[in-house]
Amino acid sequence: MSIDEPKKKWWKEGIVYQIYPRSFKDSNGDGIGDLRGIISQLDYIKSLGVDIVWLNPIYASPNDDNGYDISDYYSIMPEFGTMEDFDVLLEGLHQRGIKILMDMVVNHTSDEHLWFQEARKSRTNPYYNFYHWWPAENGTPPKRFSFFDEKSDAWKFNEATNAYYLHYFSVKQPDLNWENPEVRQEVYKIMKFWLDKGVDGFRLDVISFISKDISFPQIPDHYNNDFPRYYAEGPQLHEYLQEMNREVFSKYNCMSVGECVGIQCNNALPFVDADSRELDMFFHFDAVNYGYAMGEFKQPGTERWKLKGFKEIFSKWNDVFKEKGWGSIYLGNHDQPRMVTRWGNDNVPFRNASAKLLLTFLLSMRATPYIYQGDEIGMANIRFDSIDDYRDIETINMYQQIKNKGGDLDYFLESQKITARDNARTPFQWSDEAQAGFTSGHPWIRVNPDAAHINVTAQEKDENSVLNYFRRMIDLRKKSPVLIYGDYELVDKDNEEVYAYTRNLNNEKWLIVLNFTNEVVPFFIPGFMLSQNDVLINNYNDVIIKKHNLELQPYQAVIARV
Ligand code: TEU
Ligand code: CA
Repeated sequence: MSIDEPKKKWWKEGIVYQIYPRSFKDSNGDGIGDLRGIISQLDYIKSLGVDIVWLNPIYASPNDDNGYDISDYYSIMPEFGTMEDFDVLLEGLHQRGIKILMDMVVNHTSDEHLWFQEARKSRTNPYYNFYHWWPAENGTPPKRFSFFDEKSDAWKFNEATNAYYLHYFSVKQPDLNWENPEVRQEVYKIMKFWLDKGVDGFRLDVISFISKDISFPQIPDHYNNDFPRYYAEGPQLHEYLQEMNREVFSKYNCMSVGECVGIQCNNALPFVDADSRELDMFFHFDAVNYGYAMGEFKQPGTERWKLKGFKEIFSKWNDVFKEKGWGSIYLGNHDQPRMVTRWGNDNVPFRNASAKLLLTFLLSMRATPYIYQGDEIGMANIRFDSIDDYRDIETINMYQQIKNKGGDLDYFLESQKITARDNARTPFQWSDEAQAGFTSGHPWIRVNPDAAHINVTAQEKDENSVLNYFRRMIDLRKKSPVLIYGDYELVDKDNEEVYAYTRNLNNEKWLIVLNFTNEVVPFFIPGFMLSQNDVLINNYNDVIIKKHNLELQPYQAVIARV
């Protein structure tokens, strides 16, 4: 196959819709979303036109980190339902032609998992080496950063073994020892169990962190305390991914997407080059972290992010996978603030247009698009005022850490209004009824009051709603190979207001023009004559074309054949 003839794959052509079950739909009034709630909305999911559902973790868990701390990989978290419920959900999705990605969290388990319950009993326990330990007789362990620990310390002393165990995340999320082949074989068994049940692949949680240098040296100075980058450059990472592919993925028609915190452009391709036989694609973090000041917690930068920088990031990542491999694209998920708040403009006059603009961007780039539940209706940050409203261990533990240090809690809470993960975890807004139609009970986390006018019911009836625009944009992408496989080329790269690019496949050439500002902006169309008949989709009622110029309205998005 010539290199310019795209290797067609269902996971390159598919559009992924991410469901955070805890906040999607509650069926039994306990205020917690569940599998029966998702089942009740299968026709809604189908109506979106998406092809794949990524389900955040649904396995047994004490929910220290909302399911990312798994205590039994072979059973369903009781709050979410039963394995029978899962089977009904799986069947319901497949009957509608929708595939399902499970969220596989194997860098760590819950400390309530049997393996850790055993491992922490003694150094001679058969499970002791399922985890990473630093024997106390060796003195203080070398600094390792923990994302969720109150002291950001990734080592926790355990009396019975007189040793410290490693936890990159919370103290209740001990890291698995992937250097132990027994661990790897147990993980592959878990994966095959779910693939044999018929799931279609995995989203692999922080998979870039699984390999550790178990001599635990001091982190070399050249990392400049960039812990995630050090964690992502473990010595055996590619060997483990190749083994995982060989022993599991290669035996099924499945897809794998790695959450690859810490991976940069310059070391990215080997993970997804088909010849490597590792992953199909992965999520990078360059975009979602852009514009933040990365101190001890994510905080808005001193100056606003620049569109030029935004364009550079997406363009350079597009180039990584131009000839080989494949990319993913996302702006929101359960760890990120709402994209219309972070990258658009959630003030009333601009909210709808900017939500549609961002969806146009995600669905017109050369990568598999991941759309997070609620972004299809333009849900925005809830901006909690009080720490008591938060449920996320990341925010709660960081608040405690700052409080213990006598730090500026007001500044921290203000920054969380923009960056906190809970902004994306408020209940899905189905209607303007009580609790946004999410639950008949008391929700586990507060509902955004803007549900009164931002909800599915209201938008179903409005052909100009974000929801119905999203459906039209999905339809356009799915019937247009040029948007899936076409080459991407940035246009007018220095333009600080408009992000424009072309997509080109065989003799089809499309121009995508996105006004990322709240102003009316003239855009000179370099080398293209445009007429109204060329316009394929637009998030306003019309497009103003003046000879070689488009007069772009605030947050106007236009796709045209050129
Ligand atoms: O997140 C990994 C990750 O990137 C974290 O550093 C995340 O960005 C963090 O919240 C910083 O804001 C994955 C899951 O997506 C996340 O929900 C889990 O909390 C985490 O791993 C541990 O499993
Ligand atoms: Ca429930």
